[in-house]
Amino acid sequence: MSSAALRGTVSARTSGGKPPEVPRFHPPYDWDEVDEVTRDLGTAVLTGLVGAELRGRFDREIDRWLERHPGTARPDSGSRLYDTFMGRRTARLHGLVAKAPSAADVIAHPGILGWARRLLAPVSDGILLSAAEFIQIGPRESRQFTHRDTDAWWFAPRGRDPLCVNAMIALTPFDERNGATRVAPGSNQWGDGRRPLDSEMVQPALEPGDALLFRADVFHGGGTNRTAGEFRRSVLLSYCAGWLRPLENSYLNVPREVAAGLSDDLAELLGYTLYDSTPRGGGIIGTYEYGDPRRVLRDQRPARG
Ligand SMILES: O=C(O)CCC(=O)C(=O)O
Ligand SMILES: [Fe+2]
Repeated sequence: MSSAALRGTVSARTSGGKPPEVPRFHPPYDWDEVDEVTRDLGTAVLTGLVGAELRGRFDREIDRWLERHPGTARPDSGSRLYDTFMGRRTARLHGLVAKAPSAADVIAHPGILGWARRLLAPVSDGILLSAAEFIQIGPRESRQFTHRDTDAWWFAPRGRDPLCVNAMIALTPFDERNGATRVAPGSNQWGDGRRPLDSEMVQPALEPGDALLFRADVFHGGGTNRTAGEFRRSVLLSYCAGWLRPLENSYLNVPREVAAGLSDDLAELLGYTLYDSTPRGGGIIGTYEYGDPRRVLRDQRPARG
């Protein structure tokens, strides 16, 4: 851990057992330090990461989609437990690039993507979008069950390097009244069986455009929205090792003709790529008819705007 983060950790521990603060980085970011802190402490805030123009475009496109599809952004998994986890007063959307064209620019944001690639590089030389999720926590929503996203891959080992990393981007202010994300810094390093006490969770305040970066094996969860009328709006980006099965099924959530109109980078993130370990003497996964799945997109006409 960097000396700055370590100092923060040590001083917080010696002043009454409080959890370490989540370090905040301001532009221009010191990426070496961001990488080290997010790998070791598991989390950091980057202020001013996503600009107002992109946020505005994305917000407008999502608003339009929600207006045209009333009542659809609610959990409907068939599992009561999972639907409660998703939140009954929370609007959620997957398949974002098919719903809001500017989601492509959010998902492929060079700062976020570069960070994800570097953090995942020790375990994988290719990465996938695990999920891109619009999450709007509505008034009077209760707090989400505290969890590790990596528990979806129940049998996967946890180690020094993450298998999946998240960037929670605020589209409205986040604070402890309206459901800001709660995180347990350092919990990526905890042994199995240890769960965070309330006193070990922190809830960093965010301004629109700020991002809370956290490893998917850090304990976290959406906070309680105690307000009567405030919506906490966000987009949560999640990237995983190229050989891991993503949370979101982008092959189904993003129609093929839309995928065909995306940049190569984005199509690869959505899974139109091979994961090739043959240079190491390994094998290949992700084949389409024994070949590169990008072939399937070449035959598609690009989607019209
Ligand atoms: O909305 C949030 O703050 C966190 C959401 C989350 O962790 C999840 O849905 O897995
Ligand atoms: Fe989560």
